[in-house]
This record gives sequence, C-alpha cells and structure tokens, in this order.
Amino acid sequence: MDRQLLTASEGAVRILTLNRPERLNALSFEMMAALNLAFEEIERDDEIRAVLLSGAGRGFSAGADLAAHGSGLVDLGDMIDAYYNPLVKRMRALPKPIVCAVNGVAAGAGMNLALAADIVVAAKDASFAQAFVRIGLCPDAGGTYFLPRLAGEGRARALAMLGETITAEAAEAYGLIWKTFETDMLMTEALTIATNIAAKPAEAIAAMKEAFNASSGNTLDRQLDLERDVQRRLGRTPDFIEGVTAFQQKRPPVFGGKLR
Ligand code: T3D
Repeated sequence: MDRQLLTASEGAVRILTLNRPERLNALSFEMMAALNLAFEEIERDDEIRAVLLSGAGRGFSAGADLAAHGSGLVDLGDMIDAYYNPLVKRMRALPKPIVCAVNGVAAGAGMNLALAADIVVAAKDASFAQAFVRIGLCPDAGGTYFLPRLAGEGRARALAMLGETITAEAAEAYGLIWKTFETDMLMTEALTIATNIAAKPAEAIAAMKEAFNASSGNTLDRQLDLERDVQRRLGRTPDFIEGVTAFQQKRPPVFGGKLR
C-alpha cells in the first residue's frame, strides 16, 4: 500500500504531503499517526527550520475518513483524544513555522488541520467547508477555537451551522487564510514562503508562536509581561547581535541561530 504521508526535504524545509488522493486525503488513523510522528521528528531535528504541509491530487483533505469510522460504532471522543487533539496541539506548540498549502477542497477536520498551521495559502480553485453539520457533528480539530479568532464570531457560527462550501478567495477575504495563488503556482509560492521563513531567526519565530498562542487566553497586562520576557531572552541571542550588526554594516543579515 502507498504511504499515506509523504515526506521530503528541500533545504531546511520539511515537506509533508497527505497521500490518499483517491479519497481526497481523508484523514485515516494511519495518516494521522504518521502526521503525529512526522511532527515529533521535525521538532527534534535541528536541521529542519520550517514545514510545508499539502495534499496529493485534487484535494487537500476531505476530513475524517467516513468510510473507516463513520458508522457510529466508534467512540468519537476516544478517536479525537488519540489522533486529532495531539496533532493540533503538536502543530501549535511546534517551535517551528508551518506553512499549509491548500491545493483543493479542505473539509471538516481537513479544513481545521489547515487552520492549525501558522501561514495558510490556497490555490484559487481550492475550497473550504465546515462539513461537520452535514453529518450531524460539531466542528472539532480546533474549529470552534480557530474560526472565531480568525474570521470573527459571526462568520464562525455561520460557517459551522450552515456547513456551506466557500471559495479560497472568500476564505482570504474572511481572514481565514493568508493568500491565494494561481493553482499552477501554489506549490512554488508556498515553498518560497517556507524557504524564506526558514532563513529567519529561529528563536524569534519560535517566540512568536509562543506569544500568539498565549495571547488568546491572556489579558493585555499578562501579554505585555510575556512580550517583555520573550524579548529579554531574544536580546541575548546571536541572531539579535547578527541582525543589529548587519543593519549597522548595511548588509543583509545571515541568521544561523538554533533553537535552544
Ligand atoms: O467520523 C469521525 O471521525 C468523526 C469526526 C469528524 C470530523 C470531520 O472531519 S466531519 C467531516 C467529514 N467530511 C465530510 O463530511 C466531507 C465528505 N466529502 C464530501 O462531502 C465530498 O467528497 C467533497 C465535498 C469534499 C468533495 O466532493 P467531490 O464531488 O469533489 O468528490 P467526491 O466524488 O465526493 O469524492 C471523491 C472520492 O473521495 C469518493 O470516492 P469514490 O466514490 O470515488 O470511491 C468519495 O467517497 C471519497 N471521499 C470524499 N470524502 C471522503 C471520502 N472518503 C472517505 N471519507 C471522506 N471524508
């Protein structure tokens, strides 16, 4: 059987490709376990500085594999505990940036997996749907957390309750994603973004993830304190010294700092 998650590297970028194109990359247990493992490995590997996540074929992911566990015989809470929740938590906690290139339909948990990334781009002909309501479910894989924060409460509720499919351009207009690209340019553009961010100061990017993650649950006071603490730490890194020196010497900085 083909591997359900393909991994490759391009410089410091680890490329992960969901690989069940005949099922629009529906999230099987095997694929989710492979994703969890892949992110674990990425966290440990100092040479990897950014991740690019995409899907093989004409879809990004059609969400839960309804053929495998949509029968009502499975305890969905157990499944979520075992697969979705660790995966979403791992993606958000990963101290390295994740770029997600949505190459086609992203439905249900497939859409929310994309929204768990740091920078989401999409092909102009991609589409998004909180398909859960169509099968009698509520958004999971972080949907009820990400949607209101990205698109606002009104849009979040409508997207979830109506389950309508929206275009990539609408997703961009709602603030759900960063940008759309012509379909044939998506992977080139997404890899350029991932390569670009891989060359940025690693500790500063990790600190941004930490700060943004904390911001949704923090008061302004606590967030200001966190920014102070993070900046104090970053002010002692070689990348900060390199950034300031390069500015003074009127040359581009070369950031080689690693995560501590
Ligand atoms: O059960 C649990 O685990 C609970 C957790 C739920 C979390 C969720 O993600 S709930 C949401 C689950 N996803 C959906 O409800 C979407 C189901 N898929 C669709 O509605 C449509 O496939 C799409 C709108 C996404 C795309 O439509 P279209 O016409 O472009 O493609 P298609 O012909 O429907 O699909 C192509 C093939 O993929 C087809 O196989 P076939 O008939 O050619 O052999 C189809 O059955 C298969 N496929 C699509 N989605 C899934 C799937 N197979 C398994 N699971 C899927 N989710």
